Amino acid sequence: MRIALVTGITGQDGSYLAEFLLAKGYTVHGLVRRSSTFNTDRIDHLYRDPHDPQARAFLHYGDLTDGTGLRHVLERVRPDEVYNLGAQSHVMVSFVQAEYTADVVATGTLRLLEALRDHMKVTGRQVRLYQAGSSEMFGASPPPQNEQTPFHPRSPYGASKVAAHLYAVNYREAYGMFVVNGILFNHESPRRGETFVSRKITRAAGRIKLGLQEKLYLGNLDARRDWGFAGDYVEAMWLSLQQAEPGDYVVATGESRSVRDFLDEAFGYLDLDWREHVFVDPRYIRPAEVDHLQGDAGRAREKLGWQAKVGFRELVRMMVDHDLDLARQEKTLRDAGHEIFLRGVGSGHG
Ligand code: NAP
Ligand code: F7E
Repeated sequence: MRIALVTGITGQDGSYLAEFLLAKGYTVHGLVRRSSTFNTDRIDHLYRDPHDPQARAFLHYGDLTDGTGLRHVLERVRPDEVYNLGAQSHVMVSFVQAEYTADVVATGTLRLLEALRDHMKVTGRQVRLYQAGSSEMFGASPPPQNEQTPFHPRSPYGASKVAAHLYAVNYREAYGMFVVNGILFNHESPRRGETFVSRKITRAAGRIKLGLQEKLYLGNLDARRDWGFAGDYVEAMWLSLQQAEPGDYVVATGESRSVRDFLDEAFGYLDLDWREHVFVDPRYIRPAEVDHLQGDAGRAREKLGWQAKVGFRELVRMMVDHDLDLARQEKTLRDAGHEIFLRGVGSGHG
């Protein structure tokens, strides 16, 4: 039975990846940050009491800012594959918390590489590492972007992902480690954090439809993104670690849409006109923007046999359906006299 360790298991991708690996028969260990409230909502359905002999998912406290802790987890888990998905992943927040973002995203990856290098040296074991890189590394480079496109990041987050990518390449070349860099374009799902634009829109559309909200404040509506479904992208992560040789892979749908297109699709699906509800608030305009991302995933298609299954319209509708359900639940509770406080929605940097 193969053993995987996933940093960022409580995030959107971590939850889909854990499901995927468990279905493949893996034992899955995840790193979780200690928090004063529970932060495991996305994976609660996968978790069983560790005393249960059937349990195959285990959680360990850890943090990418704590190298010693990472080493202890590696010693305890002895994984075959490590997926580094942990990150301060919000681009706008990275302008506000630049040093912290670099510490987690760039230096955190370096800590993990160092810990893994030592672990392999001491134990003689071979461990494969997946590094979750981002299309934000391309930033201002014009589309379509592929593995040869120069990096020109436009945020502390993008710059930190470039550093992590280059550390990974260096450890591959210097120490012969099996490290794969994914270059993942935007991918979304009903589990997407509520301050990313896709989910912010689908949450608002559902609530507006049911009269729970009137307005939605957004930033730059002209930005174009290549939006895919997170469930498809975790398969590409796994496939790229099963190859004979490590390499770098762009993971994308190849289609690019604007934020306006997203609004058209989400609100249109509910017979709403977004122009009556959406207002631009400068607080959501970034100090530097990434205007146009459109990935060329030809290499992943050729080498991994991977391509996105879920298209733009299906993705948006899946998210709207989910969020309309959430809004219905909220309305039922409100109508019964309960006071509801929404987490995240309308927060300062969303
Ligand atoms: P996400 O939902 O924001 O999840 C991030 C995960 O990282 C969470 O589990 C979070 O824990 C954890 N984390 C944050 N700070 C950490 C720290 N200091 N130490 C350890 N873990 C930490 O992100 P995602 O969308 O699943 O993305 C997964 C990875 O892919 C990230 O590295 C992201 O940068 C990258 N990526 C994502 C996309 C995309 O479109 N989704 C595209 C390209 C690359 P908490 O739950 O406790 O916050
Ligand atoms: O913004 C514009 C915003 O925050 C998309 C992360 O997963 O994908 C994600 O980063 C676009 C940008 O995602 C609002 O200016 C307009 O142009 O949903 P987002 P992102 O910045 O592309 C990459 C690949 C990652 O690696 C990251 O981890 O939408 N936009 N109005 C807005 N964005 C937000 N968040 N909120 C707004 O109100």
